[in-house]
Amino acid sequence: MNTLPIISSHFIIKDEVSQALINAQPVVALESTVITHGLPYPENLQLAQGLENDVRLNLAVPATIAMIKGKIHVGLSALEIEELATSGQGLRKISRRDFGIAIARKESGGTTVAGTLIAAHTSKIKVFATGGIGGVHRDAPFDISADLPELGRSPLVVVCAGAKAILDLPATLEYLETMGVAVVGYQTDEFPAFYSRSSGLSVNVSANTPQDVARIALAQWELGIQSAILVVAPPPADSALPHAEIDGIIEQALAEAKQKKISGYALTPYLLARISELSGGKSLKANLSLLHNNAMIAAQIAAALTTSNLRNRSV
Ligand code: PSU
Ligand code: MN
Repeated sequence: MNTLPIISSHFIIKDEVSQALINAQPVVALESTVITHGLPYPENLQLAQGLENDVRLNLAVPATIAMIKGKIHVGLSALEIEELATSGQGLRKISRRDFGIAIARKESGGTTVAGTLIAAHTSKIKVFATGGIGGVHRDAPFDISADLPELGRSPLVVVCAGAKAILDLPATLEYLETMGVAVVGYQTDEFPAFYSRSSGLSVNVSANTPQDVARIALAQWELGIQSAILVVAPPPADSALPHAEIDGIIEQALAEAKQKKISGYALTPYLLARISELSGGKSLKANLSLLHNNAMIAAQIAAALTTSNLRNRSV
């Protein structure tokens, strides 16, 4: 059996994932903060298993990334996923700043978009699916997600449903532009607002097929440009929530967070949980549905990126 060169003693790459990478087969990275902090149990467990299944059904290998007892795992066993899903929010939420700490202390935790990008890039994975990226938060206190600068230095295709309307979306798009991140609307010309299909904000370009996205990514990588291609897919219509329905709820959750002085890394998980409560679970349904949609699109893009599928490409 071939093996990948050992990246570092801090990584454990699941055999199935390293074999797929060696054989240039499609691989999709999946984040784990959505499991540890983003969704309640048992939805988080069903979701994590379901996303892996979506990726497999679309003929790619899933690599859920997480920190377990001080090791960066790329690809998890069923038992490891279950442990993360049942350990609750006591675990660390791992972004760029947290790797050294978690490794030295032998901690476990969910990797954010930023954390997952670092591990996926180091492992040479090219495609990553998530729900929504972090962004520039509204108002004071000053808060910009570490996801944004990380997208600026990670040459991966990242599939998401935009960024949540809990954030300042115009400012988030400006920050992505500063970081050199191309925003590609997947079968849309609008930047989706996570729960809602539209935001009134435009994307840089719209792509209609996985091949179209793959051509853009390959051209960018051939130039050695190190920033991500952010593919934004609207949430599926049957569970998406119109702006008018979710805006008031978001305002209320934001006001409560301010009143309770919740800020920093705790803010995003607090807002997600509160919005789910206030919407009577409708936001949770939309969240789950868009996560599945993104995983499937990501697998199709990963397949389109493999050389055999692009042998006849015209970049
Ligand atoms: N957006 C979601 N669900 C999530 C997150 C974002 O719709 O669970 C998580 C992601 O892991 C993202 C992180 O990377 O929150 C951003 O946290 P912060 O805003 O603290 O950077
Ligand atoms: Mn933050």
